Amino acid sequence: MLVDIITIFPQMFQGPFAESLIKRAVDKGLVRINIHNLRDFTHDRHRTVDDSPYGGGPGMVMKPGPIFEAVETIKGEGAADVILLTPAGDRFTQQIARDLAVKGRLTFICGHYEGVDERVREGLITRELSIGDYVMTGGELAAMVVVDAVVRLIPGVLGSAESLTEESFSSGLLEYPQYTRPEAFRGQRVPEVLLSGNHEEVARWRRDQAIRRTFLKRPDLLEKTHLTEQERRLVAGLREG
Ligand code: JFE
Repeated sequence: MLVDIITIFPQMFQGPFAESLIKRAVDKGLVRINIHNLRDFTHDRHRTVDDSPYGGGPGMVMKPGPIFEAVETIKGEGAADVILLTPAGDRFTQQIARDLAVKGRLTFICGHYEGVDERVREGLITRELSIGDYVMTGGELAAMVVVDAVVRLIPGVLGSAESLTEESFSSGLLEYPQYTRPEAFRGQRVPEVLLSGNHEEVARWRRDQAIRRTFLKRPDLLEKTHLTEQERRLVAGLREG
């Protein structure tokens, strides 16, 4: 996969993308991430990327010229989905991450100030994404979140154990409680069933815990989850308290 990111703060990406799983994916050649400084696509002495809004009002708006030039220059190497990060976008979900993970090429535009000129939306953008209902100062952190969630789904990026965890997320339930050594920590013991060696009982306990947790924290997820008849009775019991 080829990822292009257009930003006025290219240095922001050095930290997260130079560490951890993303770096491993880049080093393995599974993804290439090119960070482009939007100011390199300006032609004036001050490298201007913003201007005041027509019609008046507070703040500044990203000019269309540099963004169009950046996308058109990058495009030389082939077509891509062009994604704008904005609080007004579709809510980014694991399903959208899966959809994006099969694309050969993604271009992200990171806005700033009060947003981008509407003609960028109309002429360049194929998809608008929001990572949640809160307002950040710009699109960079949102782009990092989306790239991180997408890159880990590219075949070969995750180890086989981690890939299984991804499949368990598709079950539509929250994770069951996890424990590791020691068996007793500050007076709190690991649940006996996990020490039993009975794999069937362990699996049943985990599924039960995942359902309870999901019921308590994210009951909305249970609506879309496939449950057995017995599991449905468990949920009905939880509802009655
Ligand atoms: C930009 C800004 C004024 C936004 C109401 C570009 N999920 C998510 N939260 N915040 C963003 C995305 C985001 C993305 C790009 C951005 C915020 N801002 C700030 C300023 C009004 C805004 O929208 C500028």
